[in-house]
Amino acid sequence: MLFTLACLPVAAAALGARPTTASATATYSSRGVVRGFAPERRLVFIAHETIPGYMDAMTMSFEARSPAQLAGLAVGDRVTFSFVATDDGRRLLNAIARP
Ligand SMILES: [Cu+2]
Repeated sequence: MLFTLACLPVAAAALGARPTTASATATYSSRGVVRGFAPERRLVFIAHETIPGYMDAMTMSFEARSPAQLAGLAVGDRVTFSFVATDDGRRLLNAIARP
């Protein structure tokens, strides 16, 4: 499998810097290149740039809110995107577009 399954935060210090809200989710924005899709387009794999306070550059999956959110995207597309990282390890796309 080409894609890395584990995405660890850059450093414990970054975790400590997160606001300690009840939900403890955080929103990030980044840029990258589309590398693939999971069946039925529930996931998109993106080779993303370094995301400050979250992780180094790598290829990983992001979860679409619906398949329509990924409509019109193809492997190789450069994209900008934002997402919510949840406590239980999900990365939910808020927005994704070709700039
Ligand atoms: Cu990653």
